[in-house]
Amino acid sequence: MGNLKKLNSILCLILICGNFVNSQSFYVWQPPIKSTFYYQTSGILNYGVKASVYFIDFLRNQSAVADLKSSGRRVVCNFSIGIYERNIADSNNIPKSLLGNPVPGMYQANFLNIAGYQTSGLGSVMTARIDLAKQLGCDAVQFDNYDYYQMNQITGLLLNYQIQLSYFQYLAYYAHSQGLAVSLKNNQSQASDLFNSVDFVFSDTCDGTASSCSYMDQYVNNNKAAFGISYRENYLNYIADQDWQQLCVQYILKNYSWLIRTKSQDGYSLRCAITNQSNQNIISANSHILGNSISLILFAFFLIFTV
Ligand SMILES: *[C@@H]1O[C@H](CO)[C@@H](O)[C@H](O)[C@H]1NC(C)=O
Ligand SMILES: *[C@@H]1O[C@H](CO)[C@@H](O)[C@H](O)[C@H]1NC(C)=O
Ligand SMILES: *[C@@H]1O[C@H](CO)[C@@H](O)[C@H](O)[C@H]1NC(C)=O
Ligand SMILES: *[C@@H]1O[C@H](CO)[C@@H](O)[C@H](O)[C@H]1NC(C)=O
Ligand SMILES: CC(=O)N[C@H]1CO[C@H](CO)[C@@H](O)[C@@H]1O
Repeated sequence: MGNLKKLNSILCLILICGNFVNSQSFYVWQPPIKSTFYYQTSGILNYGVKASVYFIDFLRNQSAVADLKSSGRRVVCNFSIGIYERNIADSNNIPKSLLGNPVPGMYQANFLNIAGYQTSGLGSVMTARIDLAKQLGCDAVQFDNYDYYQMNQITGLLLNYQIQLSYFQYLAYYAHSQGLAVSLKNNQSQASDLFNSVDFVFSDTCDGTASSCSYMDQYVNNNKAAFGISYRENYLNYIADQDWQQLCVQYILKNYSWLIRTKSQDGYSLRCAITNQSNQNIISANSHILGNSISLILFAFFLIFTV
């Protein structure tokens, strides 16, 4: 496998390819560290953001995958593996006997009993979602809404660390076998055990300072990209605040790809980017979106209006 990896790296240098032989020996796409990305959780998807990687809710907008691919983007197809959502087309395939308590704050959603996924039918619903992701042209899958093993009183289920780990590993292996990369969303407590099962990481919960996301360093140091979002309640006040600049600098120095965004207005984002000739593409790519950038000595931060 070492030789295959070497050959692949050489081919990559020649062809500027994006695919690698990953930790599980499958040939999948791997986003380069510091890739630009975009992520939207509600409303009509904004196609206009100059970002090389899009994370999308692919089951709710399947046509978006081909559209994004046709404009040269890589697409990470995100979906839930640990909750039942009534408004998803295939949710009738999930046996009702697997439903736990309603998910607080979510409409018509219940926690799912992931224990016994191989015999309960749940595993095959999720592998079918992975098959669909492959068929639509997704480059990677991102499993969401599953990290509940420490919340049995809320879920009404009897889950534990090992059940959750094994479920994730099973689906990650399946996705890899289908040529799809796998993203680890949040779930810091299993990030180390899942290192060989995933190709990059994403977080919207390790907020505050870059050091609170330090579990990502193991990934970045091994050329597995780290993506993240920090939320700030009051965006406009926040711009005036020097804190966001310091935060961006920290993420940049760690080679994380980072956005700062308001919680209340999904889509208003600020991308942490370096003003440097090697990053000109990021600068010109973003400037058309708002054309309002603040240059610092070393860094510039760009506002992207995305609503
Ligand atoms: C779904 O994707 C289409 C293009 O494929 C896009 O025009 C539309 O805005 C998207 N819908 C939503 C709700 O994001
Ligand atoms: C991922 O999927 C979950 C469940 O559908 C959703 O709540 C979340 O907003 C999605 N994230 C993205 C980036 O689409
Ligand atoms: C960030 O990436 C550059 C190469 O692009 C590397 O030289 C540097 O050591 C990395 N920094 C960290 C903290 O990993
Ligand atoms: C710009 O990038 C180059 C190579 O990545 C680096 O050597 C240089 O120090 C950077 N300059 C500034 C001003 O950040
Ligand atoms: C241990 C840990 O950090 N768990 C986080 C995993 O991700 C969920 C969201 O999906 C967070 O709520 C947890 O805090």
